[in-house]
Amino acid sequence: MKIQIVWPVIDLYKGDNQFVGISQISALLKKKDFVSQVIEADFKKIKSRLRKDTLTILAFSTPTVYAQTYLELSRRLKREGSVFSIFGGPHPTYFPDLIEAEGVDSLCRGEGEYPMVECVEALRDGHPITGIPNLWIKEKGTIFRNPLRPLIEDLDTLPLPDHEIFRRAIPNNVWQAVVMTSRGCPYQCTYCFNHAYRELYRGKGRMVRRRSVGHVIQELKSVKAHKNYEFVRFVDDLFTLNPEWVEEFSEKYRTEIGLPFSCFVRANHITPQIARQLKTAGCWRVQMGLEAGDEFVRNEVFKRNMSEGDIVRAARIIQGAGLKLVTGNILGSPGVTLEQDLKTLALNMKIKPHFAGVSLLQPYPGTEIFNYARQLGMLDPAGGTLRETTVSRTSTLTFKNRREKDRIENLQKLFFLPIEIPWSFPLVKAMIKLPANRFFHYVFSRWVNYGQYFRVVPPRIGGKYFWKRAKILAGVSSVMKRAIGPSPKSDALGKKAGTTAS
Ligand code: B12
Ligand code: SF4
Repeated sequence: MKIQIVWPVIDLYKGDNQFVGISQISALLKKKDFVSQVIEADFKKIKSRLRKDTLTILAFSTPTVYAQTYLELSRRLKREGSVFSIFGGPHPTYFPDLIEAEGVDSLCRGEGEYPMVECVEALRDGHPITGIPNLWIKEKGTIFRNPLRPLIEDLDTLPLPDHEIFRRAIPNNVWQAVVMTSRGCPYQCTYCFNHAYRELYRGKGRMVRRRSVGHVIQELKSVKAHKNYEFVRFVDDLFTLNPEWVEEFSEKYRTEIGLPFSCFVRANHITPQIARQLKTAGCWRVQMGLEAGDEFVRNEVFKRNMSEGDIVRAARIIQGAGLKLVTGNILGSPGVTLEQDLKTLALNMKIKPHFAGVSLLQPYPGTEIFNYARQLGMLDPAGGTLRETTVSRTSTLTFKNRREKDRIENLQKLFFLPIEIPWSFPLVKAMIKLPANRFFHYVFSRWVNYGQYFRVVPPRIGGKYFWKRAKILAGVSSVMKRAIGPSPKSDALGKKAGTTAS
C-alpha cells in the first residue's frame, strides 16, 4: 500500500517547537526509506495533502495541552479520506484511555522509535499491527493493549536526529537547534513526568541514559554545517547530572562547535568548576528550577529535595561565572496559599535572575500532584483541568472562591515587576487584590515576549529575529484559533481525567 506520514504541529512557526521526539523517530523512519513531513496543524493544509490512492498516517506528538486540538483535527481529517492516526508523546503515555476517543486509531506509550517503524512497515505490507509492543490499537471496535518493550539501553545506537524535517517545514525560522543528549532524571518532583515514567517502566531497563560526547558532537557538526543555526538549545532534563561527561563535553564543544547554547540545571549539581566549564564552552544561559520559595511547598508538596541555601548558592555561582540565569517558578498549586507563593517572588528578588519564568500549576495525569489536586477536590469536574494554553493565562484548578483565584493569577502576571524594580513589591501586593483583568495579562505577555527575544537569547539574535518572528506569530494566532475550535468539554479527555491517574 502507498503511504505518506505527516506530523501536524501546533505553533510550528514559533521555531522553538522543534520536537526531538519527532526528529528522532523521523531519523529511524528515514533509515528504513520512509520520508515523513512536519506540517502546521491546520485542517485545510493537511486536507489538501490527502490522496485517494494513499494511506495518510497522521502522527501526533502529543503533550496534554495539545491533545484536544489534535483529537479534533484527527476526527475531521478521518472523515475526508484514507487516514490512520497514531498518537504518541506524554499524553497518551500517561492517559492511554485516549484510545477510546473517536479519531484515535492507535497510540504509543513511552519510547516511540521502534514501535512507529514497525507500525508503518506493517501498514505498508498489509500485515497485522495489533501485536506491536508499546502500541494500543483500536481495530473494528476491539482494543489491543500491548505491553511495553524495554527502554533503549544505548542511545548511541539510534541514528542522529533528523533536523532537516524542521528545516524543510520552516526554512526561514530555524535559528536554534534543539538537541537532547540524555533521557531520564533520577529525581521525584511531584509535578513532573519522571516519577510516573519510572513507575511505568519498572523492571524494563535503566531510566537515566546518556549519549556519548562523540555522538552528540557528530550531531552538532551536522547542524553547524547549515548556516541557519545560531544557537543550540539543550533540552535534557538535567544537563549537568554527570560532571565527568560535562567536562569532556565542554572541551570538545568549545573547540569543535562553539555556538552559544542553553541548558537546564539543578541547584544541587552546580559547582564553581561546572559553571566555569559551561561558560568556557560557550554557554549563554542556564535554566534552573526554583519552583517555590516556601520550604514546605518546595520539599513536601513538590518534593524538590533542596534547601533555600542550595538555590541561593547555585545562583551566585552561575551569575559569578558570567552565565545568564533563568529561573522556573510555579504558582497556584493545590493546597498552597498566596502567602507561600509570595515567598517564591521574594526568593527571586533575592537572587535576581536574568529572567524569571512563571507558570500556574497545571497538573497532568499520572503525576503525584494530579492525585493530590484530586484529593483536595481542586480538579475541574468538567475536564477543564486539561484545557489548552491556560498555563500562561488562567489556572485550571478550582479554588475556594473567585477572589483567591484572581489573586494567584494576578501575582503571576505581575511577578516580574518587583524582581526588576524592588520598591514595587508593596504596590504589587496591593494590585493583586484587584479582579483578574486583561490589562495585567497584556503587560505580562509583552514582558514574556520581550524576555523571549532579548533576555533569553543573546541580544544580537533576538534583535535580528524580533520583527520577523513577531510577524509570523501574528499570522499563526489566527490559524491556531481555526484549528483549535471550541474548548474541550466532556469526552475521553475530559470526563475520564479524574479517574485515570494511578
Ligand atoms: C523540550 C521540552 C519543551 C519545549 C518543546 C519544544 C522543543 N523545542 O522540544 C518547550 C520549552 C517549548 C516545551 C513547552 C511545553 N512543555 Co515541555 N518539555 C520539554 C522536555 C524537557 C523535553 C522534550 C523532549 O524533547 N524529549 C525527548 C524525546 C526523545 O522524548 P519525547 O518527546 O517524549 O518523545 C518520545 C516518546 O514520547 C515518543 N513519541 C513522542 N511523540 C510521538 C509521536 C508518535 C506518533 C509516536 C509513535 C511516538 C511519539 O517517542 C519519542 C522517542 O522515543 C520534556 C521532558 C522530557 N524529558 O521529555 C517536557 C515536557 C514534554 N513538557 C511538558 C509541558 C507541560 C510543557 C508545556 C505545557 C509547559 C508550559 N508551561 O507551557 C509546554 C507545552 C507546549 C509544547 N509545545 O509542547 C511536560 C508534558 C506533560 C504532559 N502530560 O503533557 C513534559 C513531559 C515535562 C513535564 N513537566 O513533565 N517543552
Ligand atoms: S529535577 Fe527536573 S526533570 Fe528531574 S524530576 Fe524534578 S522537575 Fe523533573
